[in-house]
Amino acid sequence: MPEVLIACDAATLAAGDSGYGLIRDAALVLDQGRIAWVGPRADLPSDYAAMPRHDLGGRLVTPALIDCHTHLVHAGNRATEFEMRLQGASYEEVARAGGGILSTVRATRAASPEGLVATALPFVDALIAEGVATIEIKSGYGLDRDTELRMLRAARQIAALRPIAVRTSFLGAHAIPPDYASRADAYIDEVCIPTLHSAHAEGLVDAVDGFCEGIAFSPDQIARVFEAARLCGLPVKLHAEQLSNLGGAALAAGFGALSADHLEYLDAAGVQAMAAAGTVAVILPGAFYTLRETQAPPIALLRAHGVRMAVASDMNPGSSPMASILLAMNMACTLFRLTPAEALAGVTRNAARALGLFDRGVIAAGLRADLAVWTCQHPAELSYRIGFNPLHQRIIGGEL
Ligand code: DI6
Ligand code: FE
Repeated sequence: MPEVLIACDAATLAAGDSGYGLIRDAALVLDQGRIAWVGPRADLPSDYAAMPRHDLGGRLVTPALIDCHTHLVHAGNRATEFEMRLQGASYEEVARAGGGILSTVRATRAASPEGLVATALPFVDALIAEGVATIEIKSGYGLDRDTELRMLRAARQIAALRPIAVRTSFLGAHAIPPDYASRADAYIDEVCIPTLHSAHAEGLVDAVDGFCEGIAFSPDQIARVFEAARLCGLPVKLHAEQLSNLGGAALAAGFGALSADHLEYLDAAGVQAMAAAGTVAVILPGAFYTLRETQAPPIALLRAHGVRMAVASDMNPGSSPMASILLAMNMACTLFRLTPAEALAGVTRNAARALGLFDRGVIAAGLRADLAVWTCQHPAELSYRIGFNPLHQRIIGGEL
């Protein structure tokens, strides 16, 4: 039977709406895991008047949050590298010295399947506690066939162990493994693309990602991975313009990418290409903050060109050891001057698009009844406080 929720306000984040889409004194009708109706309580259709009611006690309802960019399946940690960077070493210097991503690769290759899941669950739980109901998880710390598959299976298993939806991205082109040092092209042909095919055959891949950077892969190499993705019928996304500008965002847009992520060094041509392709800009302030980056992504230009912006944690053991989507929202506002309304759209409506999902991220009739209920007066509070979690409850698939 449909159930009626009475909220103080509902931030619907309705499509095409640049603000919160706030409905004061709202009612929501949930039916069979979907939103059946939303609007002012006074307008509740009479058919629903006799349905069971659940009063949310003057609280705010938003779509459940979506963390659309994480590397939360991995082993080990890089606290020592954190110390090195505080002594003055740069992220690139640490990487070139065999640390960085490759140190996590060593730990991840040595981890058991159960170990990978067990290490990831506390990070997943931290996100769930902040109202997250959908997460993306990347591979990319295996860089060999078996470990990449193990990471993706661990990601799928998380969805079976926790009330959370998981979208996987194959990130075989994340770093050049030591056994292929100076042979990046051979790595792409001999390991990355064959592993993509194996993972896809096992149903483990929802999208294909890459790291286009001087310390990782060139645009030509990424293009080869993207061609393989296209032949598999898989959408692509890209870590682009994080540390320098190699034109990765425009390359990704040319492949109709769901998203281009990081983007600190994005230029006007890249912004235009993304706008034309409808590629979402995923803003990752946790990495900007952790690396003490000083060049911010061109937010005003993205906004001016109508490029949708998502915000994510980039939760990973090196450049963004941050398992908090609320902190990512706060940082996006304070460091990059997103408005709190943009930050909320960035972890709901636009995050869904960055994952190619159109059934969530907005409160509207027909969409999944994945909601977050907050002890807040106004949605700006979600971005405003630091280190405080006002979540009251999550509602997943209409389950209170
Ligand atoms: N950029 C990032 O921020 C993460 N991967 C990437 O390509 C960092 C991954 C790490 O440092 O372990
Ligand atoms: Fe990342």
